[in-house]
Amino acid sequence: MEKRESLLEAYLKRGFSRRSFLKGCVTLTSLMGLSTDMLSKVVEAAESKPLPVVIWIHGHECTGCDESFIRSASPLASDLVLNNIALEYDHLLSAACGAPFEAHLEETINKYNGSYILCVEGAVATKDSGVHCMSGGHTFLHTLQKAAKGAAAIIAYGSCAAYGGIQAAAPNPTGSTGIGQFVGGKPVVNVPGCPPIPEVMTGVVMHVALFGTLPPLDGDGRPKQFYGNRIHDTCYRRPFFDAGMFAETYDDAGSKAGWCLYKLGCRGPETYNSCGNLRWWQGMSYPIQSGAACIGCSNRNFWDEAPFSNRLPQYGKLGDADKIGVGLGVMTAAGVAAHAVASIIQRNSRDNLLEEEDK
Ligand code: FSX
Ligand code: SF4
Ligand code: F3S
Repeated sequence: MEKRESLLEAYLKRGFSRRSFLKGCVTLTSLMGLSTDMLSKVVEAAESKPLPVVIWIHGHECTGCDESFIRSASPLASDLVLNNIALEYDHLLSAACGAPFEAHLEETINKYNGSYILCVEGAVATKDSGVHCMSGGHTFLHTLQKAAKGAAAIIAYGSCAAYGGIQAAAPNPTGSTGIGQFVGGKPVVNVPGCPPIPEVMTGVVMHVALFGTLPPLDGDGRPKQFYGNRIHDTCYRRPFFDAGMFAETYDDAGSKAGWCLYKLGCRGPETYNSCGNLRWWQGMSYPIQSGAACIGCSNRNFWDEAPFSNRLPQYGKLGDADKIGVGLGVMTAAGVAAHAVASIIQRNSRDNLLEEEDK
């Protein structure tokens, strides 16, 4: 096998200085959720490890995951794809197509057998032997199984690849499901979200590439550093939740004033993701910041089990809010009592404010 260049060599070859390389390593260290103590280890690995060969395949999806990915700002998606990894095959980002492109996939699988990272977007359509999702003359099911066999690690990018997502929503006419059971027992890192945050994917890819291990995962195969908190825990509207100040419709005064979206169906209290911390477009915004309730898009079966479009949480009484908090283990009994009193006071002021607005 030919010698492949390291990240440092790739930087130098493209005319960047060692200083830029070190800056890149600092960014990668923070992206991987590692403390600065690990910087020297990251630099060491980036100097010596060959760039990881990546095969990136797409199944049953809307392509929103890639739309999100190509907007990665730090590092730029173009930097990741062109400088940080050796992306050999990607259904969407490659300029090549047709028979030679498919032959290149075959060649890459054979040449780098056992050492490449397989990134997968989209669910697997299983009904009727998988014919509902075809690419390059094969079912996606076939391509996935084949590519998974020689992969060192597999990353399921997006809720569809991880859990089936929207493609698996009832009545699921294509028999779509997540990729986990079709990869021959290989370890899978789940990076759910519909779409996921691009920088999370970059962090996971680079962790596998530089350390040759998977990042620490939770019980659902998700990287802990990115899925350890609920949206609710980092939400800038949280003080309004705690104060019992809720928007009732998307155009009332509370909504305009940035109050909590819980009564509009926000799934932030039950959804684990980093949207509130990382956001999109260089930290510019995320659904809640743009005025939309979180629909829990990174949760398993979010479409069927939490249909945001037709089942808003019952929030008629103040007690319900507290029950939710208790159920999620975020409030102590004393806290609930204090919260209830504070909420009633705040709620009255909110109602007064809304009345004022309506006059
Ligand atoms: Fe699914 Fe992704 Fe949602 Fe779309 O690849 S997670 S439908 S944003 O495109 O798969
Ligand atoms: Fe934010 Fe939603 Fe929690 Fe309200 S319920 S604080 S909008 S995450
Ligand atoms: Fe999805 Fe909720 Fe984040 S809808 S993008 S998990 S804020």
